[in-house]
Amino acid sequence: MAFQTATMTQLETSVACMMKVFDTYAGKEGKPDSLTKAEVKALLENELPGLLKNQEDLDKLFKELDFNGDGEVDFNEFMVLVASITCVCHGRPCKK
Ligand SMILES: [Ca+2]
Repeated sequence: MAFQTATMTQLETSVACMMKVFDTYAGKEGKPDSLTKAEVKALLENELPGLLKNQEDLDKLFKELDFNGDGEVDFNEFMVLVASITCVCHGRPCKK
């Protein structure tokens, strides 16, 4: 799906931003289509400051995000994080 930047709606812009943020960080090291732990850390520290308080938080979150247990966070796994945060911010937490 491609967006026409000149006529993008708010939601389209948001979706494009999420893809761009993921790609920017995923491309830093290792595979370009998934986030290593270092990339997750950099992404969260820069894009969601305040979410992580310490290394323990990162370890816990990374473990929770890595559903398929391959040691990396792919786009689907990243979207679960974004969706969860969005739900919490909107006051409608996801049921586990
Ligand atoms: Ca994974």
